[in-house]
Amino acid sequence: MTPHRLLSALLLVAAPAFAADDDAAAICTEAEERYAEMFGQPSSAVGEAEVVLMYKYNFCPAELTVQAGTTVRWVNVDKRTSHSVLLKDGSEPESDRLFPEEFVEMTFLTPGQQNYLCGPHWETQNMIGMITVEP
Ligand SMILES: [Cu+2]
Repeated sequence: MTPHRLLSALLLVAAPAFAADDDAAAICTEAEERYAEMFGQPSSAVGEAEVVLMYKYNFCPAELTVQAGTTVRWVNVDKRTSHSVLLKDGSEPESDRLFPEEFVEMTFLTPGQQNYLCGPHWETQNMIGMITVEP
């Protein structure tokens, strides 16, 4: 097992436990409130994409299941911190650093699991997420 593969395996194990954490749930509730303040509507009102919020070193939700062909929009609702989105399979280049109120979108065509991370914070803050694409 190469070091990179080992790291991937470790992240796969860590992600579900982190998502179930009560702190993460509280952070995600706050993130949604931030979104509503910023954009004047709930994130669920976005019809053309599934929204993942980036807040306090968490992706909200950390795990998301979508149908193939779905566009996912990552929105930074932090106050000062910038984040990025990097798919671990390398099929897309890392996004630009997203500053508060900025977003990036990616469309998922291929069924399977896509682990991703925030370039600046995955290692120190465990800022990682997963998209499951269903056929
Ligand atoms: Cu980050």
